[in-house]
Amino acid sequence: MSARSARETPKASATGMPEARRSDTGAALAASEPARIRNVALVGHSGAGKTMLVESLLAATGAITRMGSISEGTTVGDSDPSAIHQQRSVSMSVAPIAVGGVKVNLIDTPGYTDFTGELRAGLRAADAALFVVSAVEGIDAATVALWGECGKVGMPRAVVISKLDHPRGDFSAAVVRCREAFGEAVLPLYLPAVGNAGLVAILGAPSDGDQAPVTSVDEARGPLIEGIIAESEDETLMDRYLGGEELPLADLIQDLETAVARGSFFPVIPTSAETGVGLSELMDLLVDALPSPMERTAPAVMALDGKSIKPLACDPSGPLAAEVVRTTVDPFLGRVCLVRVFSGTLREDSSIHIGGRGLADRGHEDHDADERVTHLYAPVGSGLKAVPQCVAGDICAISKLAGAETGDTVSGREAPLLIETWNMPEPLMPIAIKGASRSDEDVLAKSIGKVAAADPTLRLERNPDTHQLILWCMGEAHAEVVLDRLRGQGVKLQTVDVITPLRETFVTKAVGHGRHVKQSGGHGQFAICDIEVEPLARGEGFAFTDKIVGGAIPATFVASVEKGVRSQMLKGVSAGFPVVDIKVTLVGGKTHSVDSSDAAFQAAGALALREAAAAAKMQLLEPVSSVVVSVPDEYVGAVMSDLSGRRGRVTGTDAAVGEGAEISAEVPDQELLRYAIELRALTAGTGRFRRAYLRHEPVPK
Ligand SMILES: Nc1nc2c(ncn2[C@@H]2O[C@H](COP(=O)(O)OP(=O)(O)OP(=O)(O)O)[C@@H](O)[C@H]2O)c(=O)[nH]1
Ligand SMILES: [Mg+2]
Repeated sequence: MSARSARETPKASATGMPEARRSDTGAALAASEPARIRNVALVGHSGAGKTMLVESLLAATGAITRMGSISEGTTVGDSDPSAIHQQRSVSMSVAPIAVGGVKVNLIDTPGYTDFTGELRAGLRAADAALFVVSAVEGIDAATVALWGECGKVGMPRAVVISKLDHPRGDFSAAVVRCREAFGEAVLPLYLPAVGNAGLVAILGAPSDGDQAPVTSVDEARGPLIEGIIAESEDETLMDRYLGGEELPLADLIQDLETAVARGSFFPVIPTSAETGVGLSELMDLLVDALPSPMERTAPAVMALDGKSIKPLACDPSGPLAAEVVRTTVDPFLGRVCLVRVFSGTLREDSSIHIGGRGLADRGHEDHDADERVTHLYAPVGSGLKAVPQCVAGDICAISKLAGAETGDTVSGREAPLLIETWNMPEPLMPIAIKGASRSDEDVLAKSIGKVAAADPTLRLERNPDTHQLILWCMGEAHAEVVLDRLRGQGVKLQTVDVITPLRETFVTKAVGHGRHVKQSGGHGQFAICDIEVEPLARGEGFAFTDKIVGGAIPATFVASVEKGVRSQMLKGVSAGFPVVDIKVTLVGGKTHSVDSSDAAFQAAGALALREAAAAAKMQLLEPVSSVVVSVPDEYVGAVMSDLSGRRGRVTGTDAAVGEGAEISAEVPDQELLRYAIELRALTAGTGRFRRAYLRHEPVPK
C-alpha cells in the first residue's frame, strides 16, 4: 500500500508483496522538514509485543545489525535495569527509523498500568497511535478505554496484530475481537499467507507471485472497499461501486489514506517481530497513511503572563515551542530531556527559555530559567546520536539542562511561551522508606529529589504527624522502579509499613493535677497546676482558658502551662498519637517565689494533661478521605460492595458523566493503602479514583 507515494507512482505496492526495505540510517537521525516526519506511539497491553516490534523495525531498516531480546534484556527500548529486571517496558522510549527518506519516530510505551504516565507522555509526543494487539492474548479493557480516549481527540490510529508466528496465534480471531472492541471501521489490509510466509494484499488484483492466503481474499475485499467508501469524501463512490463499477485502485488507496490520517478508518496489519512478516507493509502504512506533524494541531500555547497566543503551526521557521516529554538522569550527561518540537527549530548552541507550571502539588515548583543548548541528540532508545538541529515536528534529546523537568516548555529566550501540560495521572499508592543508617538518610534526602524531578508520577511527602518519608507511587511495579533508581544512586534503604496518622481525643471531661516539685538540694523546681479537660467538636483543634483567681499562678507561668500542654498533645498521651479537639481550662495551682520556672510549669502542664487522660475516656481518631471512583457501569456493584467492605460510606453515584459511573464515598485512609492496585484488579484495570483528606473520625471499636 502506498499513500502519498501512490499519487506519484500509480501502481501501488498494495497490489503485491512490497519490495525489500530500503535502508537509510543517516536520514533516520535528523529530519530536514516536517513533511518527512512521522511520530507514532506504539500502545497496547503489556506483553503485546511493542518493544519487539520496534526492535524488528530497527533491524529491518538496518538501524541495528541484529535484534536483541526481552529475556536477555538486550533490546533498544528496554535498556533500563528495572525494565530488564521486570521483563517489561517501564518507560517510554523513542527510536527513529528511516523509510524512503521519511523519519519515523517509533515511540514505544509501556503497557503495564503502573506506567500510564509514560504512556501519556508517549502519546503527547505522537501524532498517531499504533495499537499493538497480540494474536495470542487479545485485547484488555484498558486498551479498549484508551482507544475510546484517542477517538475523543481524533487521534489517527492503526492496528498491528502481533505474534503471527506464534503456534497459538490466530489472526482472524484477533481481527474479530478488534472489530468488537474498536468498531466497524477497523479492517485488515492484508491477510497472512499460508504458513505465515508473508502477507497477501486484500486490495488490488492478485499477481502470479502472490502466495495463498489463509482465508479468501475475495471475501475480505468487499467489506474493505465498502469500509473505505463509507469514509470517503467522494459521495458518488458508493453509487458507482453498487452499480458494479470497478473503482480505480489508486483512488481507493488515496481515500483509504485520507481516512486513516483523519482518524476515521483504522487499518489492520498482521505482523511477526520474530519472522519479520508484515514489517515492510507496516512501514509503508506508517509513512503513507499516518499524518505528518503538519496535519496535526499543536497543543495550545500562552505567553508567560497567561495570555493565550494564536495556535502555532508546525513550521521550522516559526517561534520555538517544544515540550519536555521525559527526563532522565545520566551519570555522565546529567539531566537528559526528551523534547518534542511543535514549532520552530531547536539548534545547538542556541539560547532557550525553560518554564514549568502547574505541578507544584507534586513537589515541582513553578519555575523559569534561561539556558543554553550545548548538545542536541537524536534518541535511539537510551542511546544518543549527536545532531545539529531538530525541526518542528521532530523529537530530540537535550543534555545538561539544569532545571528542566517533564512537562516543561522549551521556547525562545526572546519570546518565552508556555504549553499547558498534559493530564498526568495521580500517584495513589503510598510506600514508606527510610535510609538503612543515619548517613544513608542524608544520601537519601539528596537523591530522592533528583529521582522525583525526573518522574512526575511520583509524589514525595514527609508526613508531619508520623515523620515518615512517603513515596506516592502508581503501583508496586512503579515503586520498584523508584527504589531501583534510588539504589542506583548508592542509597541503602529499606521499606517500612506506612503508619496511618491517627490522633487521639477525650470523650469525657476529666481533671488533671500536675505536680512538678523537686526541692532536694540546690536550685529546686516547683510548679503545681490543676486543669479541666473537655472534648471539643471534631476539627476544632485546641482551646485554652485561664480561670485562676487570685494570681495563684502568674501570667508568664500560665503561658508555660499552656506550652507544656501543647507539647504533650503533640507527643500524645497514651497511644503516642497527637491529641486534638480538646478544651483545657486552668483552674488552680501553686507557685514558689524562688523555685518556680517556665520549665517547671511546662512539665507540670504536660503532667496534668497525662493525668487527665488517664482519668478520662479516650478515643482514637483515624483519617478519612473522600474518594471518587470512576468505573464502567458493569463494575458499579462490585466497587460499591468493595467500598463497604473497606468501612466506606457511599455518599452518591453519578451516572451522568460520560460513559460509566462515578461513585463518591468516604473511606478510612487505613483501608486505602493498597486501593490503587486493588481497584485495578477489581475492574480489569478500568477503574480510576481520586481522593482528598476529609477529616479524622473515631476508630470503631
Ligand atoms: N513468538 C513471538 N513472540 C513475540 C513476538 N513479539 C514479542 N514476542 C514476545 O512477547 C513477549 C513480550 O514482548 P514485548 O515486546 O516485551 O511486549 P511489550 O508490548 O513491549 O510489553 P510491555 O513493555 O510490558 O508493554 C516477549 O517475551 C517477546 O519475546 C513475536 O512476534 N512472536
Ligand atoms: Mg515494551
